[in-house]
Amino acid sequence: METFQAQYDRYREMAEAALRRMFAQADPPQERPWQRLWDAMGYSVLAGGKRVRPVMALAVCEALGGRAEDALAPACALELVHTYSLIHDDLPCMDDDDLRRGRPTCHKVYGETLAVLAGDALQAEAFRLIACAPGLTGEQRAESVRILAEACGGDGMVAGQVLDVDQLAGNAQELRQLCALKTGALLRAAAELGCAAAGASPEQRRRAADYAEHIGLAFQVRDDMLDVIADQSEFGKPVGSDRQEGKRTFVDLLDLAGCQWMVAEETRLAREAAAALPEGGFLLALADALADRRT
Ligand code: GRG
Repeated sequence: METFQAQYDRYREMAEAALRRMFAQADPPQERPWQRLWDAMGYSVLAGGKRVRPVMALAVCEALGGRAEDALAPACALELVHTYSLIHDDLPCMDDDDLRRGRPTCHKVYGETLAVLAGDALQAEAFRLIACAPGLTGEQRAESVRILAEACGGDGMVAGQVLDVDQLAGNAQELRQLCALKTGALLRAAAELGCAAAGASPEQRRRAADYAEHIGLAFQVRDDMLDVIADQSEFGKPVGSDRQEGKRTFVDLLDLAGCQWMVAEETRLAREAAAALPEGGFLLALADALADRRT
């Protein structure tokens, strides 16, 4: 039987390989006077990262009896959108960070203008991937485009970023909403895209979305904790930056012990939702692994 780690690595490698293919030079090399743009995009996309969103999309698809290959294009699309959000979030006009995934941020290497444009292009390329996804019907592609657009658009991830940069979340309820949008929306989209590729029933979709929403909360609370307790060389981005930027986080509201409790509770609720899925074993283990993550 495949262990949790082997299954995680299988999904991650599927996504990595597809992403590498996307940025590999054509043979003979394509004449692109704008090649530096693609270099900037590839620099950030191929910089590592846990690939949690693609892994979740592929895992949900398989858990519901679908073929992981059919969810591969949407899974990679999630990683492109996620990477665009990291590039833009690191810009001087936002968090102004120098380090991401253990290396200098995109704008530090390619300059601010190209970093903005690399993010813009990655978002568009994500939708291209879904629109051309092999293995999906026209109807599934259209549904998947809607899922991703809702998750990353003006009432999704970007809305969460506005709440964050404008410091509009003061109490626990407002912070939960911020987190549901900024972090949770894309994780929920991962589950929904997996469901769409598998042709899941409405009940399965509800459970999978529930699972991902609880994972999203636990993931962000853990991230806030890591900003206080992580080892920077392992974490791959600056530790203590939330406090330095004057951000209100779950650690301010609940302290570390309260955060630990909240991560455990949201993980329990996520597990409860996944337990009702046909082959949810990997998703249960994924919830546990993310609750204890160190990066
Ligand atoms: C639209 C500009 C813009 C931003 C959207 C996603 C986001 C908001 C900002 C990125 C910064 C951040 C801390 C977001 C919260 C979600 C989160 C914990 C992201 C980090 O994701 P991981 O841990 O990163 O999956 P890796 O590097 O492993 O992919």
